[in-house]
Amino acid sequence: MGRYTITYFGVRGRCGAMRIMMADQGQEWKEIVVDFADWMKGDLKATCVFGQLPKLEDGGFALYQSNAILRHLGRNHDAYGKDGKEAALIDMMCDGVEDLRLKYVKMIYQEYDTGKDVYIKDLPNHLDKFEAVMAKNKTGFLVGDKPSFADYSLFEVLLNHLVLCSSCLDTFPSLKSFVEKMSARPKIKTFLDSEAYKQLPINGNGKQ
Ligand code: 6SG
Repeated sequence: MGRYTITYFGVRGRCGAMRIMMADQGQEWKEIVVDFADWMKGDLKATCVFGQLPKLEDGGFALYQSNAILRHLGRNHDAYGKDGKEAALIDMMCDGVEDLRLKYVKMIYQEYDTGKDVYIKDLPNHLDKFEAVMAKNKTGFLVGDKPSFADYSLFEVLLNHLVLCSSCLDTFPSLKSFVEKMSARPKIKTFLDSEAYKQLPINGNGKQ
Protein backbone atom coordinates (compact mmCIF):
# COMPACT_ATOMS: atom_id res chain seq x y z
CA MET A 1 0.00 0.00 0.00
CA GLY A 2 1.13 3.50 -0.77
CA ARG A 3 1.26 6.59 1.36
CA TYR A 4 -2.29 7.81 0.68
CA THR A 5 -5.74 6.84 1.99
CA ILE A 6 -8.99 8.19 0.51
CA THR A 7 -12.15 8.13 2.63
CA TYR A 8 -15.27 8.72 0.52
CA PHE A 9 -18.62 7.32 -0.58
CA GLY A 10 -18.78 4.57 -3.21
CA VAL A 11 -18.94 6.95 -6.16
CA ARG A 12 -16.50 8.70 -8.49
CA GLY A 13 -17.92 12.11 -7.56
CA ARG A 14 -15.37 14.43 -6.03
CA CYS A 15 -12.66 11.75 -6.00
CA GLY A 16 -12.60 11.00 -9.71
CA ALA A 17 -9.81 13.44 -10.56
CA MET A 18 -7.60 12.69 -7.55
CA ARG A 19 -7.79 8.95 -8.22
CA ILE A 20 -6.80 9.40 -11.88
CA MET A 21 -4.00 11.71 -10.79
CA MET A 22 -2.64 9.27 -8.21
CA ALA A 23 -2.80 6.43 -10.74
CA ASP A 24 -0.95 8.47 -13.38
CA GLN A 25 1.66 9.52 -10.84
CA GLY A 26 2.38 5.88 -10.05
CA GLN A 27 0.91 5.99 -6.55
CA GLU A 28 -0.95 3.21 -4.79
CA TRP A 29 -3.59 4.19 -2.29
CA LYS A 30 -6.07 2.67 0.11
CA GLU A 31 -9.81 3.34 -0.17
CA ILE A 32 -12.10 3.51 2.84
CA VAL A 33 -15.63 3.37 1.40
CA VAL A 34 -18.31 4.89 3.63
CA ASP A 35 -21.88 3.78 3.16
CA PHE A 36 -24.65 6.29 3.56
CA ALA A 37 -26.30 4.56 6.55
CA ASP A 38 -23.01 4.70 8.45
CA TRP A 39 -22.48 8.31 7.41
CA MET A 40 -25.94 9.23 8.74
CA LYS A 41 -24.94 8.08 12.21
CA GLY A 42 -22.89 11.27 12.24
CA ASP A 43 -19.75 10.13 14.08
CA LEU A 44 -17.46 10.37 11.06
CA LYS A 45 -19.12 13.59 9.86
CA ALA A 46 -18.36 15.18 13.24
CA THR A 47 -14.64 14.55 12.73
CA CYS A 48 -14.53 16.16 9.25
CA VAL A 49 -13.43 19.81 9.16
CA PHE A 50 -16.44 20.84 7.00
CA GLY A 51 -18.63 17.87 7.89
CA GLN A 52 -18.07 16.40 4.42
CA LEU A 53 -16.01 13.92 2.47
CA PRO A 54 -13.65 13.27 0.70
CA LYS A 55 -10.81 13.05 3.17
CA LEU A 56 -7.25 12.35 2.08
CA GLU A 57 -4.70 11.01 4.53
CA ASP A 58 -1.05 11.40 3.59
CA GLY A 59 0.69 9.45 6.31
CA GLY A 60 -0.60 11.07 9.51
CA PHE A 61 -1.68 14.26 7.73
CA ALA A 62 -5.43 14.63 7.05
CA LEU A 63 -6.85 16.95 4.41
CA TYR A 64 -10.39 17.81 3.24
CA GLN A 65 -11.79 19.67 0.21
CA SER A 66 -11.23 17.90 -3.10
CA ASN A 67 -9.43 20.81 -4.80
CA ALA A 68 -7.10 21.33 -1.82
CA ILE A 69 -6.34 17.62 -2.08
CA LEU A 70 -5.54 18.00 -5.81
CA ARG A 71 -3.21 20.90 -5.00
CA HIS A 72 -1.47 18.88 -2.30
CA LEU A 73 -0.93 16.05 -4.77
CA GLY A 74 0.31 18.62 -7.28
CA ARG A 75 2.96 19.81 -4.82
CA ASN A 76 3.94 16.28 -3.86
CA HIS A 77 4.31 15.00 -7.41
CA ASP A 78 5.62 18.00 -9.33
CA ALA A 79 2.33 18.67 -11.08
CA TYR A 80 1.97 22.33 -10.05
CA GLY A 81 3.96 24.17 -12.74
CA LYS A 82 7.62 25.10 -13.02
CA ASP A 83 7.37 28.52 -11.33
CA GLY A 84 4.98 30.86 -9.53
CA LYS A 85 3.33 32.13 -12.69
CA GLU A 86 2.61 28.67 -14.02
CA ALA A 87 1.26 27.70 -10.58
CA ALA A 88 -1.06 30.73 -10.64
CA LEU A 89 -2.33 29.80 -14.11
CA ILE A 90 -2.88 26.21 -12.98
CA ASP A 91 -4.88 27.53 -9.98
CA MET A 92 -6.92 29.66 -12.38
CA MET A 93 -7.69 26.70 -14.63
CA CYS A 94 -8.58 24.48 -11.66
CA ASP A 95 -11.03 27.14 -10.45
CA GLY A 96 -12.49 27.32 -13.97
CA VAL A 97 -12.99 23.56 -13.95
CA GLU A 98 -14.60 23.86 -10.51
CA ASP A 99 -17.13 26.37 -11.87
CA LEU A 100 -18.10 23.86 -14.58
CA ARG A 101 -18.15 20.98 -12.10
CA LEU A 102 -20.51 22.89 -9.80
CA LYS A 103 -22.91 23.57 -12.70
CA TYR A 104 -22.78 19.89 -13.63
CA VAL A 105 -23.38 18.72 -10.04
CA LYS A 106 -26.30 21.14 -9.64
CA MET A 107 -27.90 19.82 -12.83
CA ILE A 108 -27.31 16.17 -11.86
CA TYR A 109 -28.58 16.43 -8.27
CA GLN A 110 -31.23 19.15 -8.53
CA GLU A 111 -32.64 19.42 -12.02
CA TYR A 112 -31.68 16.40 -14.10
CA ASP A 113 -35.15 15.73 -15.50
CA THR A 114 -36.05 19.31 -16.28
CA GLY A 115 -32.59 20.84 -16.88
CA LYS A 116 -30.49 18.26 -18.72
CA ASP A 117 -31.36 19.39 -22.25
CA VAL A 118 -30.85 23.07 -21.48
CA TYR A 119 -27.55 22.22 -19.80
CA ILE A 120 -26.29 20.32 -22.86
CA LYS A 121 -27.38 23.14 -25.16
CA ASP A 122 -25.42 25.68 -23.10
CA LEU A 123 -22.36 23.44 -22.65
CA PRO A 124 -20.39 24.75 -25.70
CA ASN A 125 -20.39 28.20 -24.09
CA HIS A 126 -18.32 26.71 -21.25
CA LEU A 127 -16.22 24.20 -23.17
CA ASP A 128 -15.05 26.81 -25.67
CA LYS A 129 -13.06 28.57 -22.93
CA PHE A 130 -11.06 25.41 -22.21
CA GLU A 131 -10.70 24.72 -25.93
CA ALA A 132 -9.15 28.17 -26.45
CA VAL A 133 -6.60 27.68 -23.64
CA MET A 134 -5.71 24.19 -24.81
CA ALA A 135 -5.35 25.28 -28.45
CA LYS A 136 -3.19 28.26 -27.48
CA ASN A 137 -0.80 26.28 -25.26
CA LYS A 138 -0.13 23.69 -27.99
CA THR A 139 1.53 21.18 -25.62
CA GLY A 140 -1.58 19.08 -25.11
CA PHE A 141 -1.91 20.39 -21.53
CA LEU A 142 -3.56 23.48 -20.03
CA VAL A 143 -0.36 25.02 -18.68
CA GLY A 144 3.28 24.15 -19.36
CA ASP A 145 4.37 20.94 -21.02
CA LYS A 146 3.28 18.22 -18.61
CA PRO A 147 0.08 17.37 -16.77
CA SER A 148 -0.84 19.43 -13.72
CA PHE A 149 -3.63 18.76 -11.23
CA ALA A 150 -5.84 21.09 -13.29
CA ASP A 151 -5.44 18.79 -16.31
CA TYR A 152 -6.55 15.78 -14.28
CA SER A 153 -9.57 17.72 -13.04
CA LEU A 154 -10.50 18.88 -16.55
CA PHE A 155 -9.96 15.39 -17.97
CA GLU A 156 -12.25 13.82 -15.38
CA VAL A 157 -14.99 16.41 -15.83
CA LEU A 158 -14.80 15.90 -19.61
CA LEU A 159 -15.12 12.11 -19.22
CA ASN A 160 -18.31 12.71 -17.21
CA HIS A 161 -19.64 15.08 -19.85
CA LEU A 162 -18.97 12.54 -22.60
CA VAL A 163 -21.22 10.14 -20.68
CA LEU A 164 -23.87 12.87 -20.47
CA CYS A 165 -23.54 13.75 -24.17
CA SER A 166 -21.21 11.61 -26.29
CA SER A 167 -20.90 14.25 -29.04
CA CYS A 168 -20.12 17.19 -26.73
CA LEU A 169 -16.47 17.45 -27.84
CA ASP A 170 -17.08 17.01 -31.56
CA THR A 171 -16.67 20.74 -32.22
CA PHE A 172 -13.66 21.08 -29.87
CA PRO A 173 -10.67 19.38 -31.53
CA SER A 174 -8.08 20.33 -28.90
CA LEU A 175 -10.24 19.01 -26.05
CA LYS A 176 -11.05 15.87 -27.99
CA SER A 177 -7.37 15.20 -28.60
CA PHE A 178 -6.61 15.99 -24.93
CA VAL A 179 -9.12 13.37 -23.76
CA GLU A 180 -7.76 10.79 -26.21
CA LYS A 181 -4.16 11.38 -25.16
CA MET A 182 -4.90 11.41 -21.43
CA SER A 183 -6.98 8.22 -21.79
CA ALA A 184 -4.06 6.55 -23.59
CA ARG A 185 -1.44 7.33 -20.93
CA PRO A 186 -0.57 3.80 -19.81
CA LYS A 187 -1.23 4.19 -16.08
CA ILE A 188 -4.46 6.09 -16.70
CA LYS A 189 -5.60 3.46 -19.21
CA THR A 190 -4.95 0.67 -16.71
CA PHE A 191 -6.87 2.56 -14.03
CA LEU A 192 -9.85 3.43 -16.28
CA ASP A 193 -10.02 -0.22 -17.40
CA SER A 194 -9.97 -1.52 -13.80
CA GLU A 195 -13.05 -2.94 -12.10
CA ALA A 196 -12.34 -0.66 -9.14
CA TYR A 197 -13.02 2.31 -11.40
CA LYS A 198 -15.72 0.87 -13.66
CA GLN A 199 -17.92 -0.41 -10.86
CA LEU A 200 -18.25 3.02 -9.23
CA PRO A 201 -21.19 5.17 -10.35
CA ILE A 202 -20.27 8.69 -11.39
CA ASN A 203 -22.77 10.33 -9.05
CA GLY A 204 -24.51 9.43 -5.80
CA ASN A 205 -28.05 9.57 -7.19
CA GLY A 206 -27.51 7.19 -10.13
CA LYS A 207 -27.89 9.94 -12.73
CA GLN A 208 -25.17 10.52 -15.30
C1 6SG B 1 -20.94 14.87 -1.24
O1 6SG B 1 -20.07 17.88 -1.41
O2 6SG B 1 -20.72 11.86 -3.55
N1 6SG B 1 -19.15 16.08 -0.25
C2 6SG B 1 -20.28 15.35 -0.16
N2 6SG B 1 -21.97 14.71 1.44
C3 6SG B 1 -22.44 14.27 2.70
O3 6SG B 1 -23.31 15.07 4.72
N3 6SG B 1 -16.35 21.29 -1.49
C4 6SG B 1 -16.29 19.88 -1.07
C5 6SG B 1 -15.14 19.21 -1.78
O4 6SG B 1 -14.54 18.27 -1.24
C6 6SG B 1 -17.59 19.24 -1.41
C7 6SG B 1 -17.74 17.94 -0.69
C8 6SG B 1 -18.93 17.15 -1.15
O5 6SG B 1 -14.82 19.60 -2.90
S1 6SG B 1 -20.06 14.69 -2.78
C9 6SG B 1 -20.67 14.98 1.22
O6 6SG B 1 -19.82 14.91 2.10
C10 6SG B 1 -22.84 15.39 3.60
O7 6SG B 1 -22.71 16.55 3.24
C11 6SG B 1 -21.32 14.11 -3.86
C12 6SG B 1 -21.59 12.68 -3.53
N4 6SG B 1 -22.79 12.38 -3.21
C13 6SG B 1 -23.17 10.99 -2.92
C14 6SG B 1 -23.37 10.78 -1.49
C15 6SG B 1 -23.39 9.50 -0.88
C16 6SG B 1 -23.74 9.71 0.50
C17 6SG B 1 -23.89 11.13 0.72
C18 6SG B 1 -23.62 11.80 -0.53
C19 6SG B 1 -26.41 9.71 -2.28
C20 6SG B 1 -26.69 11.10 -2.04
C21 6SG B 1 -27.15 11.22 -0.78
C22 6SG B 1 -27.13 9.95 -0.23
C23 6SG B 1 -26.70 9.00 -1.11
FE1 6SG B 1 -25.17 10.43 -0.73
